[in-house]
Amino acid sequence: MQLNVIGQENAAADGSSCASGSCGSSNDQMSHLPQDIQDKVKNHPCYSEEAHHYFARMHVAVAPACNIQCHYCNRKYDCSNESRPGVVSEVLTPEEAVMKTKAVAANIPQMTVLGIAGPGDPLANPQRTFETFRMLSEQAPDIKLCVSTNGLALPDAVEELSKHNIDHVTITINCVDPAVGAKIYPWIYWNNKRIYGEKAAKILIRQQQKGLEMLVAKGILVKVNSVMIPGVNDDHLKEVSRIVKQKGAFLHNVMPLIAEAEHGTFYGIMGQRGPSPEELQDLQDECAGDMNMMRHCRQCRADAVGLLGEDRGEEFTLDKIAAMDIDYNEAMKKRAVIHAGIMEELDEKEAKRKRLAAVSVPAVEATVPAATRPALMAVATSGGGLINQHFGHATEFLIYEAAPKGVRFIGHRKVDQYCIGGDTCGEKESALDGSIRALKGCEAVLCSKIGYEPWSLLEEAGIVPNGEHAMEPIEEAVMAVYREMVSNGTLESPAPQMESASA
Ligand code: CLF
Ligand code: SF4
Repeated sequence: MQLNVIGQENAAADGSSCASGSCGSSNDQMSHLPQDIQDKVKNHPCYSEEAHHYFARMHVAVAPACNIQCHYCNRKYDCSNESRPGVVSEVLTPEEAVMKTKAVAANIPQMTVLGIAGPGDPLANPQRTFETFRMLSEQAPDIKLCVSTNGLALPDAVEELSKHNIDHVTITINCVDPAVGAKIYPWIYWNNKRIYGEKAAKILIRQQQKGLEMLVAKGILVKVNSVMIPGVNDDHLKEVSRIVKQKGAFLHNVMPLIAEAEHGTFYGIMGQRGPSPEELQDLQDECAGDMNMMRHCRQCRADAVGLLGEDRGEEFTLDKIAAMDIDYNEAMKKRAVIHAGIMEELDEKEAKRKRLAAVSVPAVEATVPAATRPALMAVATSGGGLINQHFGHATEFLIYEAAPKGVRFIGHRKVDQYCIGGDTCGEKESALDGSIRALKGCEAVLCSKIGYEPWSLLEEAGIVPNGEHAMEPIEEAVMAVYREMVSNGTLESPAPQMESASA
């Protein structure tokens, strides 16, 4: 396990928090990559953990059909490849999708990536998918194009994908063994026939692996998503990770199964549980030995808009877009200036990090004994890599682990926002309780501000609230709090247990 090292007091945050050898995109891990790969990754919020603090993505739901059945999916809902089940998407025509993309790009200049991820499988809807990509590459050439697929139709689509200048493809690969696959996929639709069981899984696996190899041969970056299903493929995913890495996948994203009876999925109805945050983290750590891991995935809806974890789709419904007056050429100029500003900031952070790295290890080890146990901390942020959100306004907290060797990002926990003002006081208590429950296992929560009531309740729950690092870079602040914990003796007691519920 490799950790980013944050320097001595007042050392700048490196921003490359995915330091566990996790996201293949932290700055440390990017610096050895060829320049063309770094260029493909540095402003993609999914391929770069650091970029996700600054750059946004959007999905257009142009692909309604699917050619396989996953036990975690109900077609009434968004594709679980890359979405959270539970809400039906508005399916768009390619023309509507292009209109929406340009409207979002003009209004959210930080949006750098357009993905097609459902609600079915994009490559099971090739005409709609490729027509959207074709129009966008002509009309909005400053937007990166990205696609996520189950892989069944991938080998036949690789040539077309490369024509549309698509640099990023995600394949959902849950197994490399047909016996495991038969427990996840009841059937596939193949050569105009429905095929069941292990025979179906064998074809799907063969197509996924072939598609992966073909994409890598074309120089297209491949991310592999895997859904962790306890008791079904959890142990097996280490083998999946090893094989896809060997074949040239850039990043592996192990996501927790989401299965609730009300989603109407096979797994939901039969009571198949998802992994606990601890189980997920352990598996990600085990896979990290073989593979760059993504840990900041938010399992986005097929029509998500905004920074990861944020959904601004409501601002861009078709009727609202129709009322917008957009000059895309002007928007592109504005976007270019904003992107250049962010990249400059990131380059400065990187340069500072490199300068500090040379001197920081002895400084850290001198102040934090190597045997000191790690501590988990929650962070409220609204982007930019800073502690810049009020505790009560957070809908999710980023979780960092601080240890003698540095700070690493390990995931996020969703919560219900409890402080929205107005008439919600009656619900306040339970939402606040929910937030505190979600933060179980954390020993501190860093935010820009926090009210008296949550402060007291957090303290009672053993989580130290901290508003002293408002507007500071996250990793630097986390390391500063960790040092305080070392000096006041907090870390001499055993670490609290993590939450056992699903993330
Ligand atoms: Fe979309 Fe997927 Fe492209 Fe990202 S999402 S198609 S690679 S632009 Fe990202 Fe969302 Fe996770 Fe997907 S956080 S679900 S990994
Ligand atoms: Fe559902 Fe996506 Fe699986 Fe198709 S590939 S069944 S849409 S989760």
